[in-house]
Amino acid sequence: SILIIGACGQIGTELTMALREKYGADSVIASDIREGSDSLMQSGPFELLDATDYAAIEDVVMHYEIEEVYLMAAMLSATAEKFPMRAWNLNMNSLFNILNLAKEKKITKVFWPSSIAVFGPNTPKEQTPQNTLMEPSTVYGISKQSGERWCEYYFNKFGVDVRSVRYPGLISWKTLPGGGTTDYAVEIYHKALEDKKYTCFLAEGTKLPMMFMDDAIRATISIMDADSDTLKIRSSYNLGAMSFGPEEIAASIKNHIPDFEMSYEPDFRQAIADSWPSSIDDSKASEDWNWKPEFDLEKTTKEMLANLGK
Ligand code: VAH
Repeated sequence: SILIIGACGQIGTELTMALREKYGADSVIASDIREGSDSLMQSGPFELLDATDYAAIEDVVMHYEIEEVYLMAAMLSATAEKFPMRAWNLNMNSLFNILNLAKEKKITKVFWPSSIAVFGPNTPKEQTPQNTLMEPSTVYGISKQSGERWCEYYFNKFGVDVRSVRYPGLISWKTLPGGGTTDYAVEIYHKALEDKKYTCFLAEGTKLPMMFMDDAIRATISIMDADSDTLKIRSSYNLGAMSFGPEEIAASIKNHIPDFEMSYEPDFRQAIADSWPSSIDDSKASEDWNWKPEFDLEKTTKEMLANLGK
């Protein structure tokens, strides 16, 4: 069976649905620190689970005969700046718990998400390479960079089959994101439909690597399905789809809601966004496991407005 830790989060919710579709609901155990949406809770087995509690995770793994774990629980970039030590504790100890379960052969395969947040202010901003200077300036980015080092270490030292991608900002409609700097790209669609206006917390021209959730879920399943030998990178793969600033989403929305109005009031999250790349070179993911994105900004806007507008 498969265990998803952090199943109620922005990625976890959709990942759980996709994996239940693929493997059958009863083979996919969802877990989180709190209950999730009705559709998630009614779609298959659920366990309340603290990702930092090794013994509790071990109990669930033994009880359900779990073979694979997707560790989707983390404190994201904006919230992590407010609670650095809680973020470090959650983001790192949850990873150590899963890597150690794999080292003890209690599970056989791990997915762990990294992020473009591993890059810092002096990383090349355009077409950021897979291997480059990485001096993250956020707590979240430091935890993801450190997590990547540990994943590679456990693969090399103990043969742990852990796989990872550096997600860009993710846009989705099924679940609201929690505490990210790229959350503006989700909020804007909700506000466009509710109020026909949005005050953006990032400045015009803040170009960031972004991706529609359907692409992110497909990439996650694809790297987990890949033959182990083809994965040359065991820290985390760059993953890209599109890059744009808030003004480009606003223009794309105006094609559908002509009187939509956008205004800008940058807050503390601007400094976080400014430390990240503008676009990502994900050629290694394409070479090693045939990654190819399908959603551009126009398709994303259509999907978001159609589904939120129902
Ligand atoms: C965040 N959505 O904003 C996450 C992600 C690249 C952004 O890591 O913190």
